Amino acid sequence: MTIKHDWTKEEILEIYNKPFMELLYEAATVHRQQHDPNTVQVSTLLSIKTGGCPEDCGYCPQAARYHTDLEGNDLMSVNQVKAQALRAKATGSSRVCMGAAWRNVKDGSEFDNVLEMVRTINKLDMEVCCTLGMLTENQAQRLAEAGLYAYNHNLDTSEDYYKEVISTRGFEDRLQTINNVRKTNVTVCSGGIIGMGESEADRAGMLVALATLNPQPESVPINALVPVEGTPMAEEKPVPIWDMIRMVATTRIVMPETQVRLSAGRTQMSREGQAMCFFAGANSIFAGDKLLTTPNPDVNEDMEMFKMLGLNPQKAFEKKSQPVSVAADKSQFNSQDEKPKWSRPGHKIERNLQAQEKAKSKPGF
Ligand code: SAM
Ligand code: DTB
Ligand code: SF4
Repeated sequence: MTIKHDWTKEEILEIYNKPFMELLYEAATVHRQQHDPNTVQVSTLLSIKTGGCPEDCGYCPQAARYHTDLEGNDLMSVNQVKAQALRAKATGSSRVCMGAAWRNVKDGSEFDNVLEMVRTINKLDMEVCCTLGMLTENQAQRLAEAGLYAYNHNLDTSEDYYKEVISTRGFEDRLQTINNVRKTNVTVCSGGIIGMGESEADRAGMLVALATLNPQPESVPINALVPVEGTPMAEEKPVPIWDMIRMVATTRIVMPETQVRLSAGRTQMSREGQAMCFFAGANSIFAGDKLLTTPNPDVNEDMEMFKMLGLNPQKAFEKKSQPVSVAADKSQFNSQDEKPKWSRPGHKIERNLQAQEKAKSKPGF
């Protein structure tokens, strides 16, 4: 399909603010054309180096300057990582994302160990992702050679709001790291957080920055802020579930082929709320009772939710080995063309849509 890369903030805001049912319907339609709506990837986060970070990201419990209850840890060993990855695989995860509380990657023995962790997880036939802070092009290349599948580096928010959240590195630095990753065959994972006091225009601004990248990121995590005591954002109000659904739906519409990840903040969401996020196009969750440092639903509860919704965990590398058009819900299509059945001439829904269009063109509609 042709991907639109010239999105404007106004266009995205208009989508975000559509009547709720229309937004959901549109997002679900795009989702079905590009993805299997009954498959959701289960990923596991591993905090391989926790706390003591020199940065000042206002949301983050791992920043050394904030006084949180967090217990820090030095870099884990390769064996510890392997054991945890095997456990994650056994509970249905097809992707492991290793996070380090670093400002940037430094060449040396710790980076060599991370490269060995990447090789080890790769051999387990799982997608391996890292989020280690800023990267040079050479470091991105070394990660690629070790078999890294994805690199996560979030824009977090709009360029305008960014300075209210972080002062120790700029929005441009983030784009530079994403660009360095893009020069390799590692896929790009970049998204952000809602609920940090930003406006809807900032949410749209963040999506503009992501959707106008060419190519668009293969993966976009949408996090709801997990407010942590001791951080400057401890008192932020919980994100209404409606905002999360709208954000997921808008992300799906503007980045149709991307894996949209319903990320942090799920402990505050009902199953019904999460189901609407899946309907609106989210096709990944992080499983396990801890994200990097904050709580997350228990994996058994998530599997119960999957069972109730008839969702299947996605296999590793499924997106890579299958063209997106093949992953579409076959029951929506006939064998001759790729259009959903309902959009073919004469179908009841198509007739209704045409009638609506006609009515709209009449004065006074
Ligand atoms: N240090 C690296 C970096 O900043 O890129 C990697 C780890 S960092 C914790 C990864 C991402 O987690 C951040 O970019 C942010 O989007 C998300 N995050 C951190 N704390 C969060 C919180 N309290 N609530 C929601 N998301 C959070
Ligand atoms: C992302 O966007 N969210 C994940 C993953 N990428 C690395 C991290 C969420 C962290 C939430 C706060 C914590 O647990 O420390
Ligand atoms: Fe450090 Fe990353 Fe947390 Fe920012 S988000 S303080 S860079 S660990």
